[in-house]
Amino acid sequence: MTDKDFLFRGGIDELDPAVAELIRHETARQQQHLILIPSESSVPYAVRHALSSAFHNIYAEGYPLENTRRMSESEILDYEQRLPEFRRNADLRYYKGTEYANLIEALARRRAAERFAANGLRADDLYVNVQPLSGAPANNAIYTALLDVGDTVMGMDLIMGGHLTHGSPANRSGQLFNIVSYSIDPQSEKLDYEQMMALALEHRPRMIIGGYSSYPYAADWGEYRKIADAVGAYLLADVAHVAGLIAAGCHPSPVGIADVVSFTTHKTFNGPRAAVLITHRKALAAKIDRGVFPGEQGGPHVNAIAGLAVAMRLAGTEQFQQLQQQTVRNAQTLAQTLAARGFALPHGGTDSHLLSVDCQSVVGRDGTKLSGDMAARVLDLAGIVANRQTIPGDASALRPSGIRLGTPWITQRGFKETETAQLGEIIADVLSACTPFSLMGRIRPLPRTKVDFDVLQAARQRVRELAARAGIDNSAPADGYPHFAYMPADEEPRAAALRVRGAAAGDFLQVVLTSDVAALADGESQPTHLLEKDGAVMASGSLARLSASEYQLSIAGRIERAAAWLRSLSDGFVLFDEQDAYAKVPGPVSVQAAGEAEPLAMAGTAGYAQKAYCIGISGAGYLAQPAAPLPRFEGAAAQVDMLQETPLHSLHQELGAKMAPFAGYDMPLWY
Ligand code: DSN
Repeated sequence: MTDKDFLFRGGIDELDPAVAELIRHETARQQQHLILIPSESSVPYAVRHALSSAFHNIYAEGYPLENTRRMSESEILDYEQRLPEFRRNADLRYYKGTEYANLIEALARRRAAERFAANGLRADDLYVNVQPLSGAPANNAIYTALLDVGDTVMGMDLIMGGHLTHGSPANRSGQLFNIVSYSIDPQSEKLDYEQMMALALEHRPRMIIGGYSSYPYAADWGEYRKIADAVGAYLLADVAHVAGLIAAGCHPSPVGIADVVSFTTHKTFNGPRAAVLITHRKALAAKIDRGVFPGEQGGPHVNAIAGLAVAMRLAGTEQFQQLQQQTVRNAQTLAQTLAARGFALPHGGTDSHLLSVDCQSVVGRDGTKLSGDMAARVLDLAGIVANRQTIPGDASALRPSGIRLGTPWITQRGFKETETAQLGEIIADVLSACTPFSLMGRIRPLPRTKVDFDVLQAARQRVRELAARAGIDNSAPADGYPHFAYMPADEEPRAAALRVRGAAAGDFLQVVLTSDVAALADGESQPTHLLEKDGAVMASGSLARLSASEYQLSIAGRIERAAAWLRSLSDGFVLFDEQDAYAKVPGPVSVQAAGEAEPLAMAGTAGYAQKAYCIGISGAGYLAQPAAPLPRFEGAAAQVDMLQETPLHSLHQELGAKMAPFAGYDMPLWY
């Protein structure tokens, strides 16, 4: 049959090398970077195996039989009993072919009930739904099940640490319901249950949502319950972030206290991208099931349910418990390290897997404070992955002043306090080496930053070393990561060629090199130098123009440093002029190694053009070069075609500038 069927046999390398390559790159990124996104984790291979299993192929709208909720795992897996039962009684599905889907879903529900039974309740007392596709659909399904449009709902303010689906105006929850947001105590920056009670008594919400995505402390579920009871509200506990901590007994459980508990399974829980709903209230169970299907979604992702069953089993192990305990210790270590380096920690610290860091203590010469966005972008360049985060005091979710750091992933990879403290020092070094500044935007100043090149490169190297020592999962090992090159700490001078490509390559090199790049025609070359920002020579050689968008630098010197410098200049974040953080190099360009090169003998002023600006021009190194004697001054008007053009020249013309010759350039006089 293999020559007649249409099953697309063959591996992904053969059938789709492009996607196979992307997967290899992403795998390598995850191995070589240190990921501190608190809502991410490295999902065990066994879970991923289940995710890509045959369960992926089927529809199973509906639910397993209700009686399986009270069955033990071995009863659920008793095929001799369950399959005849299925054939005789069928199930609550709209599709056939679901006999094993029933068992995997019943197994996942049962394991979830066993893992999360708490506060005096047993697995048999819980009603679990494992079908929500992720956290937002899970929460929306609860709203569908228990609320009417227009009801009042009280959730934590997004800016203070709440979640989009807890009533943000940008989310359906904020549009369908009358949202009352609770905040934190402005002094302690901790949850203020008295304020919450007062707010609840004033607004009498039908539902109160506890739980959050960037507040770093455990909730007091007893306090939440008291407030909900005082106004007869449902209590929803959204513990997506801390589900792993709860399952391991490191955080208090809301199960049996909140009316409904919702959580995703891919954060601290290390499971599939999916979600779980649990209630102990029989009267709510059927409503919640209907809220999920058909209220919110169609067919469940049975493969995700299979992955969830595996994750629920792993969560019952001693290894999982140790992981969660170490995750909290690592977060506390990170918090202590950063606090010791002078960074303010919103809310004061952490007792969970995450913390926020206020970036505003890093201040530029113009008074601009480091923004969360800039901090996250610079850290990413160093190989440390975090997300920008609003912190108390921020006015808008669009302009966060902090970053959020979480330790699930690094702890999975084996980080203990020692490695975590080293990582904290690297983060502090990188953020402290930033020079923030503001550009004028149309509405408000736009915060930007530059960072010291050597600090950034050293950080990349240190991250690489830490990541290389850390564990990786047992999926296909990543070979190479060509898009994230490192500069070795020591390198011997040598000669090599670098290819610089991109629409802005000529303008980029004109700013970056000492020679007059604009004078080159296709096929021509010229001597040139690449300078450090203080004017010292990094590498020297020749530049050939291959086309308007492709140049080859054949240089001798510190080649890896030169490549890293050029790439960093293209990225736009390194400080290349000590006096002027605003200075900008055109770009982006790509910089690739292009093989060997013959070193060019350089003498005297060779390679140094008389130009308005290049990196290092004001440094001692550049000025030490004897300038070629200037031609005798003749007072003739410049010919327009002799003039050089800056990278903004065409824009000035487009905008209708009156142009005039100045210092050898055609420059705008006025608009
Ligand atoms: N986006 C998740 C987080 O990062 O916290 C919450 O859904």
